[in-house]
Parts: sequence; C-alpha cells; structure tokens
Amino acid sequence: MTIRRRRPDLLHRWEGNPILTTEDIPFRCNTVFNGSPVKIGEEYLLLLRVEGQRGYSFFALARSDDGYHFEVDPAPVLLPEKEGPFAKYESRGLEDPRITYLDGNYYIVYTAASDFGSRIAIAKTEDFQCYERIALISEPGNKDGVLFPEKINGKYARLDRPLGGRDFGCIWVSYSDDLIHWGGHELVLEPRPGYWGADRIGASVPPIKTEKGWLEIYHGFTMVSSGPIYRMCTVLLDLEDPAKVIARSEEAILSPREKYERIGDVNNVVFACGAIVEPDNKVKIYYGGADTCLCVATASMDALIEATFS
Ligand code: BMA
Repeated sequence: MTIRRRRPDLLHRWEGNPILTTEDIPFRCNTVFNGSPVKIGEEYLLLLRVEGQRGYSFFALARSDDGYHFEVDPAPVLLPEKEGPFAKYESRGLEDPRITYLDGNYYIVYTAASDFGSRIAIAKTEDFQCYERIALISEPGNKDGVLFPEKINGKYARLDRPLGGRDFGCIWVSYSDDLIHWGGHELVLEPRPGYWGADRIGASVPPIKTEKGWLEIYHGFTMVSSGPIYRMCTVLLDLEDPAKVIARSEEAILSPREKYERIGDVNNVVFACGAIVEPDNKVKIYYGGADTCLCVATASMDALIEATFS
C-alpha cells in the first residue's frame, strides 16, 4: 500500500534552491538575501540585498530568462549615500528592497539603517540603471514598507511596520498625495497570541490585486528558546479600505525546513520581499533563506487565496 504524505508547506520550493549564494556574486561580499523581483517583457530582474564584508547591506541586480537561473551584474547598483540628506540615515546600510510598478516608474521601498534606528525610504528607477532617491518616509523604528501598485481612493497607499510598545510589531496602512508626506495611519493586522507569528509580524511582498481583495504575503515570528522562527503567511485586505481584513490564513504557507533556511547568519528564517504572478497564475515568491541566500518557491494564485480563507 502506498502511503500518500502531504507536503508540510503549501509553497513548493524550487528543486534548484538556493537560486543565489555568495558564490554567485561577482564581487567580495558576506551574504546575499531578501531580493525583490520584477518581470519586464520576458526578462526577470531581481534587486538583491547584498551584505558586504563590513556587515552593512546595499543593492545589486541579477537577471534571468526564466526566473530561476540568475546572473548578477558586475557591480552594486545602489550604495548607502555618503553625503546629502540620506547619508546619516543610511550609515548602516540599505536593506530589504521591495519593488512596485506604478505610473510608469519602478518604486523601491527599502529600509535605511543607521545608529538612529531603521527608517523606511523610497527611491525610483525607470530602467534599473539610474536610481533616484525620493524621500525618507518614516520615523525611526519602522521597517517592512510596501507600496500598493495603484492609488486607493486617489491616494498612494503603503503598508509598514512601526514598532509599538514593548517591541510589538503590527502591520499598518497609510496614505499620501505625493509619496513624501504620509498620514491617515491605521492598524491593519496584529500578531495572534498562540499562533506561529505570535511575537511580531510585518508586510513582505508588495500587495497583489486579486478579485477577492489585496493579497498580502507577510511574515511573522515566534520566539522560541533558540531565538525567533520566521514564517510566511497570507492575508486578504479590502480593495477600497485595506485596513479591513477580509480573510487571514490560520497556517503559515512556508516555514524554515531546508538546511539553507535553517542554518545561516540568522537561523530559521524565510523572508520574502517580492513575487511575480505569471500569466498562468503561478506565483513565484522570492525569499531569503537564513539571511544567507536567495530562494524561490511557488504556488498557484488559487491555492494562495484558498489558504487565506482556511
Ligand atoms: C528582519 C529584517 C530582515 C531579516 C529578518 C531576519 O527584521 O531585518 O532583513 O531577514 O529580520 O533576520
């Protein structure tokens, strides 16, 4: 008798994972992880968080024809500013880029790290060759900024994760007329005691528009005796009012399990920064493994939505 075993995770890991490690980077660095993808025509670009040997991060670009096999450009594309208004807030690096295409521009929302704390910053590019910083858009203590791919009720909208009292991290939404000044902040989602993401949650993938609402693939962690375990999950938010939750899955869609997710600079981490929805509705989710490599896992859009209601 054949016993059919269910895969433990909803997402299907690509068999060739990890797709990028330090050995694939054409310059000396410590790690590569947490990359954000875009598909332009038939080409996939992946903006990578690379951590240099000083321990601070910056961005590099990788290219692919199939979304699985990537080649990295010879030099970094965006380094922390050394002068100007961003310099003192980027002195410890640029982290976790998230790309959103909107109004003919690719916006990159990232974390600016410094001794003063983490702030969210936004830059834009038309071609991934020239990048223009727009503004620092949060106070310190905020991360995981993702821009919605269209305006909501005439305003730009974003999710982020300000740290509340006792390091309680929740997902919030806010709005802007110009991408620089933000207001109308509202709580969207909080950690659930007793669940896998009981200690902190944050947005991961820029929201994806679906018929059922905005699909947000987010992350969360639970503290255990060895430290945090980061997992991935889904929530659907109302298209007109993203502070309203339509459905939230009970279970994680991906948990650290493979060696490249379990062991690295930070153990037990799967951390997504972007996804591509293919024409056949297959979703490729790009994520960092153990803060040390880049991976991809897939699921159909239908499966992701169904899981969100379960
Ligand atoms: C988060 C971010 C991510 C990182 C994760 C796990 O706070 O800083 O860049 O992958 O922690 O270390």
